[in-house]
Amino acid sequence: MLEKLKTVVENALKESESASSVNELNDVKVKYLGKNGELTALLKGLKDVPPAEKPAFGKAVNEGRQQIEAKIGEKEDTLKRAEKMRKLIEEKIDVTEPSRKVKVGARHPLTIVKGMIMDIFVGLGFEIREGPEVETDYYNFQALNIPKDHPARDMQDTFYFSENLLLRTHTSPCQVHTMEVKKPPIRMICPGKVYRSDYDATHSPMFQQIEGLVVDKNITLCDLKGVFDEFAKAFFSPETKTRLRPSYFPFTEPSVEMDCTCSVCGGKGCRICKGTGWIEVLGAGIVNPKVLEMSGIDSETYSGIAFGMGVDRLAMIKFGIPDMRLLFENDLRFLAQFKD
Ligand code: 2U9
Repeated sequence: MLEKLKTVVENALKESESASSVNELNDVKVKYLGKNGELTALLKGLKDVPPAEKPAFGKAVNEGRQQIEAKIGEKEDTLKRAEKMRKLIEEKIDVTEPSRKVKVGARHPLTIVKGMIMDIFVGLGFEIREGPEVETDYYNFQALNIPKDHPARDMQDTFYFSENLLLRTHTSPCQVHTMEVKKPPIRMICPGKVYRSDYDATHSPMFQQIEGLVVDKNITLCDLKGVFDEFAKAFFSPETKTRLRPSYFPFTEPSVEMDCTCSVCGGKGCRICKGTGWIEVLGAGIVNPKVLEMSGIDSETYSGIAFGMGVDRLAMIKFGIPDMRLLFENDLRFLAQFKD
């Protein structure tokens, strides 16, 4: 039995020594020291050993076990250390290697221009108000003096959900909501998406507008001209000049178109301004008294000015973008040019 024990211990030590991984070492551990292991089997055979030899044999088995455990522990340490070294060498990072370029995004030109316009009006004391994109026929048309069958409804091809519910064709309903809940003085702009069934190089079915409204005592066309002048100088350049031309909108009376000198040629005439030296920037006018009255504002005491501009159109003028569809295609070669 002692001979057998000696062989088992020797084999266990040899196999532990030659194990090349922690897994292999575990197998050795199970093979000799496990529940059904070879050394455990010897211990179980203790009952067949003559009583006189039992103590010595038991002691020898225990010593053998300790020897194997010590060897396995030692080998485990060595293997783990070697594994750690291998990982350190294989996974080492060259901190001097140039890194991959991080792609930095850019703001969309419409976001840039919208921010510029809002900043200018906030600087002039206007507050920013927003409203819903789904509106009723009343707020989008009737409250703005565009009754059913009014020819102006044809000017704005509307997306209807039902006879009464539609996608707003302008942000004007937001001004109506404001007048219903707020007493003058009102000084507000409303930026937002509007929808019209239109699609070509200068029209998109969804576009962004910024409309403005001032209601107070003694508001006149002079205030409108003054606000527009300040805006044009801040948005384009301090040399910019402005002019008003007569126009027509059902919600303003009188109505005007406002032009400013072309920011590309400074008024001399070029491709952008089609040789005229002037660029049409926005529509505006004195708020039709009927519109004030419908929203509960006394038109004898108060008067108002209103204006509306397309953010997309202003972005096209500001950056010389020839086709509105470029603004919606999200081609990175186009968008990357507006990094600021
Ligand atoms: C209320 C009263 C009056 C808003 C106005 C315009 C003139 C105008 C167009 C510019 C280009 C729309 O984006 S566009 O197609 N807008 O010309 N908008 S006056 O007048 C209002 C609005 C609300 C209560």
